[in-house]
Amino acid sequence: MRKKILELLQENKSISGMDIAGRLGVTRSAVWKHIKKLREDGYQIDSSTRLGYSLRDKADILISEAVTAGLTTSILGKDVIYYESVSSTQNVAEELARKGAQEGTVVIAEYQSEGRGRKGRLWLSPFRNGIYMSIILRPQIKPVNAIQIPLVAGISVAKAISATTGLPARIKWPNDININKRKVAGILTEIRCELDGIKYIILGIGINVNTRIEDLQFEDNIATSLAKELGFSVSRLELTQYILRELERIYLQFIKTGVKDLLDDWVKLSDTIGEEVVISDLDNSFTGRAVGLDDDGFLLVRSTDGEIHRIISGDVSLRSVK
Ligand code: BT5
Repeated sequence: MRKKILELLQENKSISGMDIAGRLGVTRSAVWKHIKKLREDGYQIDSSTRLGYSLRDKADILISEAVTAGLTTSILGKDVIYYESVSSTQNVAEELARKGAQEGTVVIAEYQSEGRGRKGRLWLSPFRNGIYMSIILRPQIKPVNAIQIPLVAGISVAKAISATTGLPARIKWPNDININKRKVAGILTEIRCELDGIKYIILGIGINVNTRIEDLQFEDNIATSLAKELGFSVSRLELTQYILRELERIYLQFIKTGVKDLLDDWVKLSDTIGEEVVISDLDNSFTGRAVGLDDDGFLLVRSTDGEIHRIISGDVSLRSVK
């Protein structure tokens, strides 16, 4: 019901309580209760006796109808499924993918109670200020090439952020998007393979858009948000649509010609190449300089003894030497 009320508020400049009640077949007092709850959740809804209710900041609602309106993609976002609150959009998308949801289906939520990063790490997802979405992909590529999807996603998200905000978004290998060395977005690629190939990939994207830094408290906090960097808030809707368009363009290019054509773009946007880094896995750690990507998209790191190591994202963590 609240979603339907939100949709009516989104579609109309203003709408009376009676009108909403009539259209949804509920009482005016039920409408009033839902409006009260929406306000408690942070939606700014004005009311006037003459005009009725109107939603301020319409551009910042991510309901399916808003995201799909005017979206010029041919695959990504044909189906957008919106939730106010989920455990993780990855879980919801995974469930849908298992049941056969089509490629390009997007699950988007205002809040995640168990948003996740890699290796069981947590992704903080404060209510209604960020973008938390998971996209179902079904690429016809060799399973080994699926590890290149984070590069595709990183380029798309970095370019979309820069284009919509003018901020210098950079990619920290493999899956962070930084602004001025602070993490503003993270990308999570979960792959389901079977013997005959890739079944689906769930590509998760989390972005701190209008998030307050106080809401991003975790150890070694190096997070930022777009609003924090800009000093004013940003339309999540515009950014979401931009990402879907950019991701589709780059993803289709990747499917057609492979990762090779994307490597230059990635290097140009990289926050990692040229940096001194520490590479570590469970047993080992060494210091070196990130010198480039190889043809398959592996990171090349030259250790102090001059040896070049090919680094694959799943196995290691990387931190810059201060
Ligand atoms: C990531 O993992 O950066 C991938 C994050 C992917 C989140 C999206 S949201 C939609 C979809 N649904 C999900 O459940 N997940 C995806 P990783 O590289 O492992 O980074 C995790 C680390 O980033 C944490 O251990 C924290 O240090 C830090 N962190 C947590 N929340 C953050 C936030 N909101 N902003 C910046 N850094 C954060």
